[in-house]
Amino acid sequence: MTRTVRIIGAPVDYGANRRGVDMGPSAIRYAGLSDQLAAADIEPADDGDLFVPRAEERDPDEGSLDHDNAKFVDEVRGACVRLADRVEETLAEDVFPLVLGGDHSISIGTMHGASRDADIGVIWFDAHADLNTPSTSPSGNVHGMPLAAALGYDEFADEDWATAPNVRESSVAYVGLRSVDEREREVIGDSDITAFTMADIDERGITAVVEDALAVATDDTDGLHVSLDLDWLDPSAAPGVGTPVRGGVTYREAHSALETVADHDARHGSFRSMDVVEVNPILDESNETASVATEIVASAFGKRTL
Ligand code: B3U
Ligand code: MN
Ligand code: MN
Repeated sequence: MTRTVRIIGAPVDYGANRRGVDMGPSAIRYAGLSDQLAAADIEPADDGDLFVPRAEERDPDEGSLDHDNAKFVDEVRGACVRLADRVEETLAEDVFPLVLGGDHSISIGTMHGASRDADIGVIWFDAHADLNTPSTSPSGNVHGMPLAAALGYDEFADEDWATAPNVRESSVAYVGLRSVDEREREVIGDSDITAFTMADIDERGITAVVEDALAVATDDTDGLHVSLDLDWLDPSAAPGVGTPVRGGVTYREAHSALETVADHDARHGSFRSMDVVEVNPILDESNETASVATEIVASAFGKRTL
C-alpha cells in the first residue's frame, strides 16, 4: 500500500536518566531510515526536528506539577504540546506521523495528538511498563510514566496536555514486558490493560502474541498507535539504550512482530501512527541500535525479502 509518511524528530532527553538519547533522531536518520522506508515502497517527507531547548539550560527540579518527583516536567510538557500539534496536523492531512525520539516521554505528545480526532488503540513494545506516576516513580524520570500520563492516572488526571483525549485502558496492550515495578504490577492487575510478558512470547511465540495484541488494540478503535522502545529488544541486538534489560526479543522476533503489524494493516488499514524511542548513540556500538530501528520500522511498513 502506498502511503505518505512524515518523519518528525523529537530530540528530547528530559525524561531519561542517561544523557544522549536526544541524538536519537540524527542517529536513526544516518542509519538509513529513508532508504529502508523506500525499500518498503514509502517515500517519506522529513519534517526535521522539533525545537527542544537543551536540558543544560533548565532546572530539572523546577516543575509546576503538584508533585516534585517528575524531573523536567515543564520541559517535557513544552515538547509534548508542540509534538501533539504536529501529529494532529499530520493526521489531518492523511499523512502517517513517524516520530523519532528522544526518550519515551515524547509518547505523551504523540498519543495526545493522535487521539484528538480518533479513538486509538496502543501496542507498547517495551521491556518496561512505563506506568509510573510522580507519586509511584522510583526514579522521577518521566520516560517511566508516559502510559500513566496518557491514561490520566494520579497527578496526570488534572493535566490536559498529558491525558490523551481518546485512549482507553481496554485498548492498550503491552508486548514483551520484563521489568515492572511493584506498584506498576498492582496497577496493571487492577486495570483493563492487556499485558503480554516475555514469558507469553516464550510460551506461545511472537506472532500469536502480537496477533492478540492487535485484536485488543483494534477492537472498536479508529486506528492503531505503535510505540517501539528499543530496550524491548535483547541488549545483544540493541545495546544503545539507557536502561537495557536482559532477556528481550531477538532481532528475528522483532521483525516478525512488526511484520505481523504490517500484515494486519494490509487487511484492515489499522496502522495510523508510530514512535521509535530510546536510541542512545553514546551508548551504542557503531550505530547498530539505530540501524536495527530503521530495519524494524521498514518491516512495520511492509518491507519483505521477496
Ligand atoms: N520503571 C523504572 C525504570 C524505567 C522505566 N522506563 C525505563 N526505565 N526506560 C522507572 O524509572 O520508572
Ligand atoms: Mn519505554
Ligand atoms: Mn523501556
